[in-house]
Amino acid sequence: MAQADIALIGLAVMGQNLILNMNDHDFVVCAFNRTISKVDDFLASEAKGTKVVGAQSLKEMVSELKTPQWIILLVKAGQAVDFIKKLVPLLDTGDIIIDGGNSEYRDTTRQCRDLKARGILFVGSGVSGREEGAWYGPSLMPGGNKEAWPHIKTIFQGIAAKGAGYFMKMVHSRIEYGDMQPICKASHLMKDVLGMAQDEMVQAFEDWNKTELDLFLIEIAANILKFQDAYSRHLLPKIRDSVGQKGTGKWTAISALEYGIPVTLIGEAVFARCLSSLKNDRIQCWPGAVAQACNFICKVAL
Ligand code: NBP
Repeated sequence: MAQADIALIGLAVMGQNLILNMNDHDFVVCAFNRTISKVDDFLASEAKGTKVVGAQSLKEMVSELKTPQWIILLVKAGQAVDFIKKLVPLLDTGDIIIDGGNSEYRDTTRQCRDLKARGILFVGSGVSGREEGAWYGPSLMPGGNKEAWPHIKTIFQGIAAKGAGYFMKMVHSRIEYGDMQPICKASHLMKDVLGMAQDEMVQAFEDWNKTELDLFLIEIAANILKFQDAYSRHLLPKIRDSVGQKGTGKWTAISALEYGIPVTLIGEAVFARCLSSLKNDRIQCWPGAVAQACNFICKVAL
């Protein structure tokens, strides 16, 4: 008889710990994995003595589930798509697939649209907090088909991190300051110390973006430097060399001082922003213009 509240596919460290988290919150989970032997291993070790059940095939997994059927995929980033294809013929209208495996957001939008047409509710959910977070309280960021939320809300709110939402958000948001400041400094050094032309700077950022610095902010820094106005002139030199902050950077630095945690990068980034506003009419502050442009694009894009 169907007994499980939800199934989870992907028994690496994140999946196993998220299952144990759900089990701790009294949900019955059916575990499944591409390499089937890992199901038995998990049931015989980490999940021993819990309410977790296992399945030897997708068909068996689905038969273990109460209706509507809810399935979380927590497999290697980008690999969920194969399982989704295999799952769809086994599901009914109103069933829910949750992809927690760092998929590319455009894939999520596409899946959401395609599966909606087949009556299946798709959710793409960021899962953050590493293996410890997965067990004791991850940060969950669900998006996708809104109709799924009333169903999955109890599980999501049950297992997610609690109590420090705005503190987490404050620090998380301001890590971006720490990312932006080295980008601004690098562009300042290129321009004013190395005397590089703006097109050369674009090239440098684009080259970096093909390395381990394959980051959204590096990508947009290149695009910002490249951007030209209607008269084919670079726009960046026309942006005021000054950037402010709305308070979360300052609060993060103050909290760091209070707790004695050296988050110097964020502190310095806040000071650099203060300097750019204070001294704007007296000194050239190219980093301010780059940060200003990054801020604007982040607001539009995120
Ligand atoms: P991994 O990212 O190492 O993925 C391992 C899992 O993916 C195994 O269950 C494996 O099955 C399965 N898998 C692979 Br590999 N290729 C597959 C394919 N082609 N089709 C189906 N399944 C496939 O595990 P993880 O570190 O636990 O992370 C799981 C997800 O959570 C990832 O998307 C990751 O980006 C995300 N995440 C991880 C962390 C973290 O701290 N590790 C934090 C936040 C988010 P197998 O056993 O048969 O090989």
